[in-house]
Amino acid sequence: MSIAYSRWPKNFEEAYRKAGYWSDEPLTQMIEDQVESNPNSVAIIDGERQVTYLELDQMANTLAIYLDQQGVKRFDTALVQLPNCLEFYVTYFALLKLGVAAVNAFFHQQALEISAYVEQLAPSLLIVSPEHELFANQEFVSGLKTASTSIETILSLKACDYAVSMQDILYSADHKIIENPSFDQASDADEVAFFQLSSGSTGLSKLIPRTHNDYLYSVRKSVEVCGLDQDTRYLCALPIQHNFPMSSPGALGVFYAGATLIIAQSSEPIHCFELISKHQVNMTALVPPAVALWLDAAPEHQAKLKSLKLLQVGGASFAEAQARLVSQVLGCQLQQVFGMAEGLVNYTRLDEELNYTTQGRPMSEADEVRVVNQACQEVAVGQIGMLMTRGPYTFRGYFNSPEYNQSSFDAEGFYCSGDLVQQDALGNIKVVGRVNEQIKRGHETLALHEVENLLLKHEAISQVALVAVPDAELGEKSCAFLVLKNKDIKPLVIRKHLVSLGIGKDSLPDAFQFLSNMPLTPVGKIDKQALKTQALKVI
Ligand code: J2J
Repeated sequence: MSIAYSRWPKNFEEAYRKAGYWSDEPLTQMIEDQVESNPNSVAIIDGERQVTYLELDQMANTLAIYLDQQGVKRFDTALVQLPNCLEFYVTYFALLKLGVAAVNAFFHQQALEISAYVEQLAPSLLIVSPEHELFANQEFVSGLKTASTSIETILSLKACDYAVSMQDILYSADHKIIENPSFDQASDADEVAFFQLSSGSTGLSKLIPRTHNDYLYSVRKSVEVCGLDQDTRYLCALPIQHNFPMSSPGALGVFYAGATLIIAQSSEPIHCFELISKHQVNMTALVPPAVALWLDAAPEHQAKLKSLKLLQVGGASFAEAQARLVSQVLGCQLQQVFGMAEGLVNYTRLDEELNYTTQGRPMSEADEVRVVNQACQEVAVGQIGMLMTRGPYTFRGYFNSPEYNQSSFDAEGFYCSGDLVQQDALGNIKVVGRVNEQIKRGHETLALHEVENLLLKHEAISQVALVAVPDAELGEKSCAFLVLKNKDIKPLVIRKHLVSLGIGKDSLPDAFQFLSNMPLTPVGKIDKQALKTQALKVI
């Protein structure tokens, strides 16, 4: 039995095929194409290790054969939790070859999330790393196995005492390399290829079924829009499983273009600067909090950044003041990316001013975007409203979540992302906040991002996040969390700065908190939920 998911209505499927958006090829096709035309080009560099396209394909085959022999089969599901490493993509393609749909948990995720994924997906296969504290010994695994009887096979990235090590399988002489083995399990392109994770600002992530057809289209189109070619040398500095560094155009875009992926352990600036210089990286992608750290660290390391041509920034709002610093401080072009694991991806198209002031426009002419008010009516061009979208690579429902899906989609299948946006007549989108992230203080409704933007105009401030907390008198109050550069400044100075930029007294933050680091989500976005909890204690 195949994995059930909310399909596109038949007439949409037909239209997407007819227009050529859906090519009915599996995601593994991109590797096979490179093996055919480009076998000895370097596909991945990870530390001292590098593999060509041919080697990557052979490693994926070796792993797939091993799993096949263990009885892992088409339509099984898997939970994979690996750090940034070469084996992540070996596993990714091995499972695709077998038709096994995996959820790729972030390496920073802990027992709560891992147990929830196992419960929702009932995986038969676990692929984990003993370097993660949960999997350092057998205890947690035993608990999972008791809670979920589905688990049959466990592989670990490195040697450990409760599972077979993937490295033994991949590098031992016992496992012969077989070229092009044919698994009768090979997937159909409209089946679930794997599950992405929602970034949901409240509660646990939901599972997003992504099919070969829809995901491959999003990668292909991203490669076209971003202009990747064989000379692209892309640094994966974000968590490897996140949708942005995987598909926008990310690692899969790199493979599709026959280019080279360089894997960083994290987005820590000095580590990444070394890799950029050593491997002549010309493209990378970051979330805004990481950009702030790069901007602080770059002036002393200019020489290492010479090869970098393009920095993509997305995942959370990127203040205009910082956007303007990118080319000046890092010496490369900026591209803003507004995407979501559920589908829709927007890119700025290298127009200077739009690069700083918008988050781009939909990458495909087939993306349908509506900006609507509370009553679900479209607002006038340029007005703020909620983003609704559907299209050939935007999903039609979370896995096994009928009730949640009811409230996330309208009757016509448009997905409501919860983002508040403005769209101009040419389709360019500006993200101004999230539906549940506005502050209603007395009679004022505050656009959080605007205040954040103004705060960032102060030279001493490196990072900022404004959050709302309930208040008996005013409805809500706001607390500004700030990370300073190296200078010390007092709240009074910051208030004066905001007033000088034209903010009304009623809109000033009610409290200021200074932090040395922002709390971050697994992908490195500012964790506003954690800040709200903290704000409740000070207001
Ligand atoms: C403001 N908010 C943004 C942006 C995402 C490419 C890039 C990012 C993601 C991603 C992705 C934003 N400005 N430029 O999957 O393929 C916020 C929005 C959005 C949510 C999605 C990709 N870019 N956001 O971040 O699923 O609120 O995907 O709905 O993790 O991040 O988060 P996620």
